Amino acid sequence: MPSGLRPVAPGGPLGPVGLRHLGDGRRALVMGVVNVTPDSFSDGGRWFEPSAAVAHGRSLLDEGADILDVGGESTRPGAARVPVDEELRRVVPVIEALARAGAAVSVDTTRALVARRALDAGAVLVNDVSGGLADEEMYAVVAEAGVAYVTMHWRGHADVMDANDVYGDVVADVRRELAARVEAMRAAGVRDEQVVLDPGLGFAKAGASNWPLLARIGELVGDGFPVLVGASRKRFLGHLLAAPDGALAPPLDRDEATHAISALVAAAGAWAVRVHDVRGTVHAVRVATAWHGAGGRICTDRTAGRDEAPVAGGTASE
Ligand code: PMM
Repeated sequence: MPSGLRPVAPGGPLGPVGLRHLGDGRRALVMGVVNVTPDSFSDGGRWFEPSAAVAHGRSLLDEGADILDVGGESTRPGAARVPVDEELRRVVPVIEALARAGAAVSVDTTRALVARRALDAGAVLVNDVSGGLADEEMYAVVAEAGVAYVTMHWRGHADVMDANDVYGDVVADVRRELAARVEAMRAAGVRDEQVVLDPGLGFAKAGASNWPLLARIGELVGDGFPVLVGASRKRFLGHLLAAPDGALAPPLDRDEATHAISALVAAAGAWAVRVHDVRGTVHAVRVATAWHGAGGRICTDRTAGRDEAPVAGGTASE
């Protein structure tokens, strides 16, 4: 990985500490999203009541989710921050109930205090979209707890992130910035085997920047840490599937495209995919496992021998 960082005791394909018992060790894990928010772009408020969120989590487990990711703050582009008390009020009871039901629960938060309380309530993984940049106490909490920690590539909160979609080589830049996070985590006492890396699709990546990160996900996987990919229902898929008049495909119409991405990144060695539609994703990653098991590799240049490369969904402009 950039700047000579290689994991000393990596989670590798088996995954990070504390979660290696999940799955069969051969397929990518499926992390089901439980947003306890009134305003997420993808499922806008459907599971805002705690009882509805818990019931939704249980149904995702029935559909085959390996991990449930519970979040109380929307990261939709432009969203305002939620006060910490409100975030706690939303997530803690839901985490408690789902952990009690036997689920491996992850908390989606950028706040150290929320992470701490979520771990006390039974969460086994901290999913921090800011990679520790939003709260300087986060690494201390994670180091002390010794749990798995998703470090996502991030360049600022939802109100500013679209303005930060400026890259040279987006894959090299993201890998370098994640390597800096790894270095900072090590300095704070977080062990390599706790770390999961995430390229942060949609975060400071409004449109075209997402595709190289997917196409070259193998480079991030090759850095030696387990990789989580969160493409589900994101805006760049709305662009890809836009109507002829340019209207974005609505979030609920982006699941099949999400399944395709899940299959591709699973075949490329991702440790887990974070999705809203668990049922179809479980099928997609099973396809990837079978295909990979039969010797399939993602390396074909489908444009070889053609005069012109096909245009991928007309997304280059955003
Ligand atoms: N995306 C969202 C929220 N949390 N966590 C990780 N690790 N990776 C992501 O890509 C990610 C995330 C935004 O999607 P949502 O509003 O549908 O939950």
